[in-house]
Amino acid sequence: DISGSVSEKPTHKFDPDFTQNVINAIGPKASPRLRKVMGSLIQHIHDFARENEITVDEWMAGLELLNESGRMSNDRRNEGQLLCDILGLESLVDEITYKLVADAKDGPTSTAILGPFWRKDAPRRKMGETIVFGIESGDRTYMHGQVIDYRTGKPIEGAELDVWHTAPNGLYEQQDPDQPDMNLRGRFTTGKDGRYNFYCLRPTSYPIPFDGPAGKLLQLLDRHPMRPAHIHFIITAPGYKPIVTQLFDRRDKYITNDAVFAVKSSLVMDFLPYKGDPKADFELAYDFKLASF
Ligand code: MBD
Ligand code: FE
Repeated sequence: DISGSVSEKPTHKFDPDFTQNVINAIGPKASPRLRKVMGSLIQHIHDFARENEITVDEWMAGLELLNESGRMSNDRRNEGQLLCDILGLESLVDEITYKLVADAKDGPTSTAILGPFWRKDAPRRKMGETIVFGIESGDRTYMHGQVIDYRTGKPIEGAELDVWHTAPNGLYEQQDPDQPDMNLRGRFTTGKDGRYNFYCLRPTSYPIPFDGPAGKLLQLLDRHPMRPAHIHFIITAPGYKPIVTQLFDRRDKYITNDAVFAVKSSLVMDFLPYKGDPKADFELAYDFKLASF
């Protein structure tokens, strides 16, 4: 419970040397980067506690939230990441990382956060195959395009596209015992023409898992847990900087109101009606642009 009233004016004088003493305790063998990052963290976290007059009870309530998120986490659930996501921290570090990677404004495809549901070793599939198994509902979508070098526009051979998205019930395969293992996931490798194509679903908006500390915090903050419909990608290619990203559906109700603040305008897409293919009702065309090292 952190609903107590705020006192009017802090009258207490803190020891002015206290925080610096704690920072100075870092020993000579700590790496320079760790010294800098932890020194800064200690400074900010002390300032935060002083500014907000954090009490022992409030600090304990925060710790309990973190401990509970640790207890809930396993290789199918990353509650700490979810907590960071709803506070915008994963999107912020993604932006910071991307700033260091991207070297032009109209350059490579923008990044978006990885999120907690990527799995390594998704099945390798052949071009033109589907990633949808054992699901009757949902709008079938034909997704296709090219992986190209953003500077030259040339197709990239041997690029790997790793894709994953939720089922119409709003669950990723590892959250849902009714879906086959690795459903709605796949890895595709481009040939000489850099082209890719596969069948997936037009995704739906869905709530991030809210049965744990992240959900509790959302509730306390009077916020919703919804993410706009999205498809995740990791694009890698020899000689190129990897891109972790998501594509979003422009018509989604939550497109301007993502619970984890990941939407970028260049990643908002139009799913178009697709005629003449019995396997799909919608089409999504997108070219991924990579930057060479
Ligand atoms: C998701 O599906 C997701 O993509 C992110 C970033 C966070 C929580 C759930
Ligand atoms: Fe997701």
